[in-house]
Amino acid sequence: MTRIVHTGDTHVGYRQYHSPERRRDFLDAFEQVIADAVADDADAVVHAGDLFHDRRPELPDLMGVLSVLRKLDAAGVPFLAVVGNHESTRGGQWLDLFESLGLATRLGAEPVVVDETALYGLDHVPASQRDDLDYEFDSHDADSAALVAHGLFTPFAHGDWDTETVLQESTVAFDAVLLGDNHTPDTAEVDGTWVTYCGSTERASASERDGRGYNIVTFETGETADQTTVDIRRRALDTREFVFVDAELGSGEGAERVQSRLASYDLADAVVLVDITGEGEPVTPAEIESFATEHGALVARVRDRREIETEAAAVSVDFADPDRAVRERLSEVELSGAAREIDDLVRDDAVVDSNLRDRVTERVRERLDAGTLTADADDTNVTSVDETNDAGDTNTTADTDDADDTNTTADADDADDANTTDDTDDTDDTAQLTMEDLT
Ligand SMILES: [Mn+2]
Repeated sequence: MTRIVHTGDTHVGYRQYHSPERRRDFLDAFEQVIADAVADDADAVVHAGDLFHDRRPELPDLMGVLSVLRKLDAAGVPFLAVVGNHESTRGGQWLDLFESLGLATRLGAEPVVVDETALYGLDHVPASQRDDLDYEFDSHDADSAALVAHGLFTPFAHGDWDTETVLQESTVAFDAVLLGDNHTPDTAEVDGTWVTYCGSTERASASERDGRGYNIVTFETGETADQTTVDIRRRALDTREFVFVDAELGSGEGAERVQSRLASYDLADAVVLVDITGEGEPVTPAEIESFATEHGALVARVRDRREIETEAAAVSVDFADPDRAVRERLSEVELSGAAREIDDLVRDDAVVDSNLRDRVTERVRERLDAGTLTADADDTNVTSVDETNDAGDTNTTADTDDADDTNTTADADDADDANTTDDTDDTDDTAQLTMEDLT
């Protein structure tokens, strides 16, 4: 029998809501999973990608992960992983660094046998490059086999990577496919193979309401190898408290009503997310947010859905052709030539998401050199980079956090929630570049 802890979408380094505490939470969740694996003496920890939120984790994130991996290593439990879309870099991968330190194994086309099970890996591959995949895996002589992969696979929500095709074209017969990318845990059977998402270990977006956890997957061999039984169980994690308040206001109701709703919850150290719907008086989000933090909340965010609904009604969007809708809306927005150029880059499918930041930096630098960006224009253009980056994320359908945003293009708040860290970073980078180049 092989018993594996299947985790993923840890997103270490995510400074959600600009909160250093939240950043620490993501590492804490990883630490919990690993502590459980050590306590249970699991045969291996399998990580299905997105260990880091960003392809440029900072030193505290790297040091934190190293220290956790060392504990696992000291307990003699192997850490086997693939690369997710959030952390993927051109050049080498962070995972290769951990492997070179003897703290991890990067799964791929060659089997890594743990007890009675052969494990293989498939890193995240952008949709445009998937036709080139041959799904050739070296053979094994273990009793069972599992594929670990990162992407949005069918038959689950947002699935754009066909699991049946993967299973049919693979040169190895898999008993299970252990997935990462979709933050919602779920399990399905495809052509007699168990396919499962372990879910994220901390809430990376407001849409992740259910409790977080990870999978424990056991492979039990019967009389013959084709009688392998796969058992998938979930284990819950003790994560940061999130308080979701849906405040539906009746006519004449306003901030006071929202505050009295809030007062009925224990807000201590919690992330408080308030959705206002219905009718009633205008409400200032900042006022509600301070009310919540004064009552002990770690952070609070208010979304007034009533405004969003009004905006959505005012903008006529043809959802049958979202690209056209975006083009039309863009033509109504006053963007400078530079911003428009950056927007083109963001929407260009030929530019891989992971290269986007560099390409935009390159383009801005060219413009600075050519003198077509002035110091005065900087603020405007920095904002534009910011905005177009959000738009870029909207296009990133391979990303579950952002898939949420795709549904609500008129919703600026959503984009904000999922991308706060990225946005700040981008603004910083661009501002820095501008200053350096001008002085
Ligand atoms: Mn993820």
